[in-house]
Amino acid sequence: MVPRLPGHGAVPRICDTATRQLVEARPIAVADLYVCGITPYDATHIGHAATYLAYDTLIRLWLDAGYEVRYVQNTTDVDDPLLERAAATGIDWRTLAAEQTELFRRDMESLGVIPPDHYVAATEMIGQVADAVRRLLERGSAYRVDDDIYFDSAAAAASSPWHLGQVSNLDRPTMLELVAERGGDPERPGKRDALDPLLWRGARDGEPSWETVLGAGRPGWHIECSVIAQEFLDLPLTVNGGGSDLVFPHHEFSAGHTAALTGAPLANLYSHTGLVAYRGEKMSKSRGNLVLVSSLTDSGVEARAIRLAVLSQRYRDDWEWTDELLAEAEQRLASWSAWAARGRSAGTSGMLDGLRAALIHDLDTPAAVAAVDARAAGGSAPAEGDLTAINALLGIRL
Ligand code: 5CA
Ligand code: ZN
Repeated sequence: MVPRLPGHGAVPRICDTATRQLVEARPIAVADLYVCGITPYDATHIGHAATYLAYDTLIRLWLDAGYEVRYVQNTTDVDDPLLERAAATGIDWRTLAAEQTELFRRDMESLGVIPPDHYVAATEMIGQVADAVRRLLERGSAYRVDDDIYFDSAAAAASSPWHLGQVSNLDRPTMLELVAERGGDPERPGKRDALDPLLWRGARDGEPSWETVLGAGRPGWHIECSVIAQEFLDLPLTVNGGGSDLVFPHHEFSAGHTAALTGAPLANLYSHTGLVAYRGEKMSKSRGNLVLVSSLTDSGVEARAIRLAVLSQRYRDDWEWTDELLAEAEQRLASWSAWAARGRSAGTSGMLDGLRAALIHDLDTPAAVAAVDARAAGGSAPAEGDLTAINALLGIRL
């Protein structure tokens, strides 16, 4: 439970990828948040944790500003990389996905991350996705290539409030480079535009598939998030979020699919977190340079120290996980704990205002952490309200 704080904080401002500006993440009535969830293998590395901790901070600020929050996360439990890993290790893909999903949720809980109201697996939404793709075909925003179905970017741009580049602001050569790296198939013969993404993959021997209105097959990637957001939240979302590796093609086309289906934008604000590196490169499953939350906690590292190490970084920066960073966070946690153990005076000091002021400015957790450092280094015992503010806004219980 997130403790309630006296009064209300202001609505946070965060950076919007589409307009490249700092804008108020102001809910219309309820805050509707969709954050792209994991593809369940190699969970949960520090990069995942950093992304979900950034949106955890945003949720805490919305709650503090007096808003109700509706939060949804998908689980990409059927997709090429997951199937490839399952095949390579000889584990059934369903077993791999179930085990890793479970581990991810345990890790999030240990880090004190507020869970989504709904975790929705791609495999739970096959019928809804097939129906959405059928509607895109009917509207002329999709076309078949053999057994597969692609999104027609040009047709969708002509008939909906979306155009290629609306979310990502990228030029075409960069887009072509990124789709090739990130699961697209620009070379596939028969496509109307090399950038058009797959909406539906017809059944292949040895791959999972489902019987649907489209025939047998399985969902593409971007349509999964578009459909889940539409089913579980009110659109436009207050914020659509994820790591910056998802700006293009994933969020560009999730927005495109949604606009083509509903005539409205997916989100009012597109937010992206920086990428965490390890040993000089982006921490990623494909490179295998992973630091897992569960390996750290199994070896006796306190989850609160991991949380503090992440919060001491700016969420939009790319940064590198190091042993020194963790050691520093452990020291910081020890110093905050010693401060808290000095006893409690009643009431508050200026801590709550200081934390609010730092965090509403593009989730400036390093400034918030520095504000606590300054108080912990001073001589006096904390006020009860200081510790409540740290617990509610930074998720660190002292
Ligand atoms: N299932 C898709 C999203 S629909 C996916 O990207 N899964 S993932 O497991 O690869 O990543 C889960 C989340 O963590 C995504 O929001 C992704 O952008 C983010 N992420 C992945 N690697 C890093 C990293 N090194 N640093 C920060 N965030 C990362
Ligand atoms: Zn997604």
